[in-house]
Amino acid sequence: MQLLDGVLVSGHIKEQIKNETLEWQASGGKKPHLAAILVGNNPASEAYVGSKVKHCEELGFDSTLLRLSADISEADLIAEVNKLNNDDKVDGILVQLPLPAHISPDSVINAIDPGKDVDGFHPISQGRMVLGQPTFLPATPYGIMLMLEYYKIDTTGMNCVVIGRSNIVGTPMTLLMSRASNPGNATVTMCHSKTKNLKDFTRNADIIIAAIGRPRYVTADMVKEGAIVIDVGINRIDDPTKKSGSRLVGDVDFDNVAPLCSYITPVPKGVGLMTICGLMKNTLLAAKLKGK
Ligand code: L34
Repeated sequence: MQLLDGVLVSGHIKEQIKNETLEWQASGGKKPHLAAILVGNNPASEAYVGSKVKHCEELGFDSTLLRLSADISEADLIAEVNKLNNDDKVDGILVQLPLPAHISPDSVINAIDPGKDVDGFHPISQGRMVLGQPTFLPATPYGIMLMLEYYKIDTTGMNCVVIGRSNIVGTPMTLLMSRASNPGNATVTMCHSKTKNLKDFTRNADIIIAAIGRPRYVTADMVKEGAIVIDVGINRIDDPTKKSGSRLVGDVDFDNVAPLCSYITPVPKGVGLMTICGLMKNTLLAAKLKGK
């Protein structure tokens, strides 16, 4: 079993981004600038956005963090997005999800200038992705593709099972793994909460991508010997042995599944770190596309 190490791969990719950013600046380009909007104070969102801002510093990007109250109206939030759309200094905009229940994430995402949509969530970005045109790929699927590429895992002809059908992970992942590229070229089955006999699918999978959002849902009896397992889940569970009283686990029962696998991603220090790399690559791309 080999661990797909998010610390190692993200470190390597961050070095590449840093160098590319320096080259871009040396040729007269300006520093990439990411603007993040955080609504409310969900602790997980705080941590993820904090990490994104820190990565901007580390990579030599500018960043703006806009903190807004959880009771902001949808119209006021969209007005903030519009200000960033019209701000020439800003290259990339992200609105951290989830949003409070009274705000429609679709309406807010639709308001982002597609040229600044570094999350790749806007209908224009998603449409281009479906058609295989150059675009901003959603950060988590992008990060997973970068990880498979780093380890030179040839997925051609593999049976790939994606569990989850969200717009931000399951659906784009299914598309990317099936398209004519490597990684890619897989025969992909998209499973979800209404799938009957999930195990019949996962047991035949050469690669399983788990994006369910339930702690340790994928158990050893669901996994074929030698499979590759990519765990997208980040779930906090109670753990009285920890000082904080909790710890993170993925959607995969790592301890029991890992011994069966050829490759597996850990949680934490797996896909989460790659998500941030995907976002940073998109931000640099947005800056370059805007021109000097
Ligand atoms: N708009 N909303 C928008 N864009 C995104 O790309 C996200 N996502 C998801 C939630 N909402 C979003 C993220 O940023 C999940 N996510 C994310 C980002 C980073 C990490 C995990 C999820 C991450 O850094 N994980 C680390 C540390 C985890 C910890 O200690 O809390 C890891 O090692 O997995």
